[in-house]
Amino acid sequence: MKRIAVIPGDGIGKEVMDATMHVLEKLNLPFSYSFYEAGDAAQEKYGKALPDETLEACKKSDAVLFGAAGETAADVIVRLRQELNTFANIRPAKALRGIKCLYPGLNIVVVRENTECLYRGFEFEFDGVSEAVRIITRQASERIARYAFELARREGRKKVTALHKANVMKKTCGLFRDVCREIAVEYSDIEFNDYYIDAACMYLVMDPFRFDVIVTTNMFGDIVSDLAAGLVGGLGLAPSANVGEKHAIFEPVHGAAFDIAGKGIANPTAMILTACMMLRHFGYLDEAKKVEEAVERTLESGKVTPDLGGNLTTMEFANEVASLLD
Ligand code: GGG
Repeated sequence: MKRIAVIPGDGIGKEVMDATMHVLEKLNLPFSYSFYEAGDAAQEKYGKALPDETLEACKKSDAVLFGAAGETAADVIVRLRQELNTFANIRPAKALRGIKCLYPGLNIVVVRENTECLYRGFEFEFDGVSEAVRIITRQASERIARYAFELARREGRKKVTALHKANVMKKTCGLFRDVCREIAVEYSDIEFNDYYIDAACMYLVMDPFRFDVIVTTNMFGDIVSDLAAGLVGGLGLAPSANVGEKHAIFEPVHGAAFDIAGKGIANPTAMILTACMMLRHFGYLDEAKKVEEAVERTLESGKVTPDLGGNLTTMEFANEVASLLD
C-alpha cells in the first residue's frame, strides 16, 4: 500500500485536487490517501503555513500530492522541497493533442535544481536595505546535472542544455556552468551545450525545437518552466514532479490562481497529469498512459474548461476523463 499525503492547498488547489482524486479513484490502485492542510488558510488558522502535523505526515508518506500554494509558497512548497530533499523539479512542456498552441509537436523538459539558489530563503532586511544570498554548491550542481543526463538517457532524449548567467554572476553561475560542462564529459552519448538564460528565453520563444532537456538553477528554472508552459498552451496543462532519493512531491506548475478560485472553472489537466507522473514514479506505467490518453482524447473532443474555449466545469472535465477509463 502506498501512503499518499494529499495537500490541496490554496485557491484552485482544492478544486483541481477533487477532480484528480475522482480520476485516480477509477484506477483502484493500492494507494491510501490522507488529507492535510497547508498554505495561506493554514497560516490564518494555526499561525503556521506548514503545520507540524502536515510536515511529519509528508516525511512519513511514500509521496505527496500537492495542489497549489498562494502567498505562503515560500513557507509551504519551497520549504517542503527542502525538508524532503527533493532536489530535482521535473517540469515537462509537451504539446498535447487537441490543444491549439504556439508550438504543436514540442516536447521538452525543464530539470530545475530545487534546494538552493535565491530560493534557499536567506533574505535579510535592515534600515531600507534588502538583500538575498544566492547559494550554489558543487555538490548540488553535480547532482542535478547528472539527474538531467540520466533523465535524457532514460527517456531517449538527445540533448541537454544548461542555462546560466555566468558572464555576470561569475562565481555562482560560473560554478554551475563549469560543473555541467564537467558532467557532460561523462555522457558522450548525449549532446550538450549551454546558453545564457537571457538568450535562451529568446531562443525558446523563436525556436524552441533546439531544446530537449534543459537543466538550470532554482529561480531560472521556475521562470523558464512557466515560459515553456506558455509555448504549449499554458499553465493549466503543465505537470511537475519533485524527486529526491527518499521522497517525492507531485505538484502542477501553476499556482493558486485566486482570480478564478471557487468558481469551479479551473482546468484540472495539469493536476491530473501530475498524478500521472506519480503513477509512473511508482511503476504504474500502463495506468499512467491510460489516464494521459483519456486526457488527450477529452481535450480533442472539445469538451473542455473555459480557459481552453469550452464551458465544462472542473468536475465535468474530470468526469469526461474518468468515463474513458471504464
Ligand atoms: N508559476 C506559477 C506559480 O505561481 N507557482 C507557484 C509558486 O510560485 N511556487 C513556487 C515555486 O515553484 O518555487
